[in-house]
Amino acid sequence: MSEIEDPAATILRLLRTQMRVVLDSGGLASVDVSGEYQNSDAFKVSDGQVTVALAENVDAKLDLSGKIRRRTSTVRVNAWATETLSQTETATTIRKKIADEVNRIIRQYCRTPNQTTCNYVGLSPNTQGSKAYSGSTEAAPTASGWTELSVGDYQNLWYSDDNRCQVSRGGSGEHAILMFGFKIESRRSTVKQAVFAFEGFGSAPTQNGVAVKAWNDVAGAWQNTQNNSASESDEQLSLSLTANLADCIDDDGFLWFLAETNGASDGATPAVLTCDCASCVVSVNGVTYCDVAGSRNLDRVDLKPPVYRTEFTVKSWYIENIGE
Ligand SMILES: [Ca+2]
Ligand SMILES: [Ca+2]
Repeated sequence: MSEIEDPAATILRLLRTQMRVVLDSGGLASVDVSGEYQNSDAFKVSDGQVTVALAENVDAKLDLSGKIRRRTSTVRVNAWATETLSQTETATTIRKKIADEVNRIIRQYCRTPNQTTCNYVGLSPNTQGSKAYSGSTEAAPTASGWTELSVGDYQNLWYSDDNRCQVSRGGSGEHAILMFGFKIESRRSTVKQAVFAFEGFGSAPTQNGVAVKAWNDVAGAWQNTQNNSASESDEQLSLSLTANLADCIDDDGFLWFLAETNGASDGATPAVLTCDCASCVVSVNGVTYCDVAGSRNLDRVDLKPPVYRTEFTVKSWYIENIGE
């Protein structure tokens, strides 16, 4: 039986991956989202802070036998801001913007707090997180034959916007291949589903279309092949993993997928793979509903500088069927 993720960890990841606080200047504010208690160091390097902590769990049976149960967890989410020299807006404005954003995220993702979309938005070869490479043979992710994509090609993968990344291989028998590594932030034993999505197309003299595969790290093989025949315009191709999913997450927490041309180059005409966007939706075994139950301001204007804080009470739950 797989492990259930701590509700505070699920809510924390949701807030961290979705938080977009826009400053009056049009830029994005830096907001530190952590499980820690408020710390003054975070204020030195960011515009504001969000902390997430579990307050209480309540277990209730939903049927007379007690086999179907609902675990309701109360999570305290705090938005913090203080005046700093580098700020262009007042701390109360920043606090209000962060609090509005917490409300928006919890409402928008109330039915899917346990799902995280891993993609390439904002990433480049120098950043931590998900990675993308090109190659010409189905080598293991750790093999030396992969070349990391350029800054421009990472940007082409950011969005489904018809700006596309292209790989071409002209050697006889070579396929054009892209390899995608998504960094999973949850514990391996809590992950229950991963759905990879590739948007693009592929052509080759022998056969058109695209194939996608997932790396099984335990078996040491590319598996679960899905393919289509898209050769000239974008088509979405997806691959869903549930069974043995933990075997596909390597020791560094990466899930690896590849997309390749169905056919190979004949030495005269190249195999060409074109990709507009690639992403992976990861679901964990954890809370499947969340809602803001209330909030209050807990400002400390007696401190110098004052610390402005809004505390949210977030209710979340998980429904469990404990058997026959
Ligand atoms: Ca497109
Ligand atoms: Ca694109």
